[in-house]
Amino acid sequence: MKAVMITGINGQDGSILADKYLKKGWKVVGIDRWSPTGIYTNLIEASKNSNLILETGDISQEEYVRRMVRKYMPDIIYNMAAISLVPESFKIPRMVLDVNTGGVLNFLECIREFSPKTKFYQASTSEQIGKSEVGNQNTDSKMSPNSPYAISKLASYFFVKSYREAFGIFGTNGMLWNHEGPRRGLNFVTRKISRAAARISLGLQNVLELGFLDTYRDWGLADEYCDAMILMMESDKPDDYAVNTGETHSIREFVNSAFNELGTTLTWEGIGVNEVGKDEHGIVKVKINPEYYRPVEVPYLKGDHSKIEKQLGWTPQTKFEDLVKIMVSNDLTLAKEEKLLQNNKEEI
Ligand code: F7E
Repeated sequence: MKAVMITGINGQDGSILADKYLKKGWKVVGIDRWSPTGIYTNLIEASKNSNLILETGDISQEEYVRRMVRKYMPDIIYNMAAISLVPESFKIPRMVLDVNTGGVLNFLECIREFSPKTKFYQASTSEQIGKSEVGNQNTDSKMSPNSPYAISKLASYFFVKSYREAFGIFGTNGMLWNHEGPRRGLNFVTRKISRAAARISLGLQNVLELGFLDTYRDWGLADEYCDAMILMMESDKPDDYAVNTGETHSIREFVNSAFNELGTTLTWEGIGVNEVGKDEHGIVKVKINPEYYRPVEVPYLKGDHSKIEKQLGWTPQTKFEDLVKIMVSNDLTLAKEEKLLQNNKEEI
């Protein structure tokens, strides 16, 4: 039986990959951090499959990684584990470097030393680009990482390239632009917006507080981006690929679309920290909280996926408006369940 190891398996992408490989009939070895609740929210379905093995550990620990690779000698390793919330990375830069870069090095060393047939996928990111005002960004674009997160990811990107060239290992960087969906963590901006819009529409929350609204992101659907990853690893040759939609939208557009989905048209008033988004009755539904401003921003992301399209036949299918619809509809279902629970509690 073929085996795939997925680090960060309970995350959005890790869990989607797990579902896809279990469906293919592979053994899936998942690594994730220790969870005090023991509940892996994104793996509830996958956990019913006996081909899923869960291991708890920290990929920044060299001995732990060696033990895992020796134990399973996987055909493919997808390294999805990372400290991935950009603003957090400014608070714990050393830990970010240990996990996001040290962890990658630990796996590459194992592959070089004793598991040379194992293919390695590194979750690389558009954040590596940093400040940019031009679109059509891809793996050849100028990289100016401006957060500890982006710096750690760019270092890993070059480690993978270097081990590929120096030692001939199968190491591929999937440089992905923002990709979202119902399993996205609650602190990332799209999910924070879709969830708040849904909860506000049911009276479970009054206001959505956000940071800077005028950065631009190239947002796609995570499920499709996981298909792109699998294509990269099924290919005969390792390489580096840019995965994106080629479209860009501001955070403000995402907010407007999410509220529109639920029948509310927002009107914006004021500037800077005093800006608010009001509904048709003049009630404030969105406001700015400077706590969510970042020390530096990545202002504009708009990618070019022509290489992966040409070489592996991958193209994005889901457009921005459909992505918003998918996320709002999922969060509306969850908010309705929450409301029902709340009503039941009140009745008791
Ligand atoms: O922020 C702005 C924020 O945290 C997007 C990660 O998966 O994609 C993600 O990185 C934008 C930024 O994603 C809030 O300032 C405004 O300009 O959803 P995000 P990100 O930083 O682009 C890349 C590809 C990765 O690799 C990363 O791991 O939205 N923004 N107000 C806000 N952002 C957040 N999180 N929360 C706010 O309240």
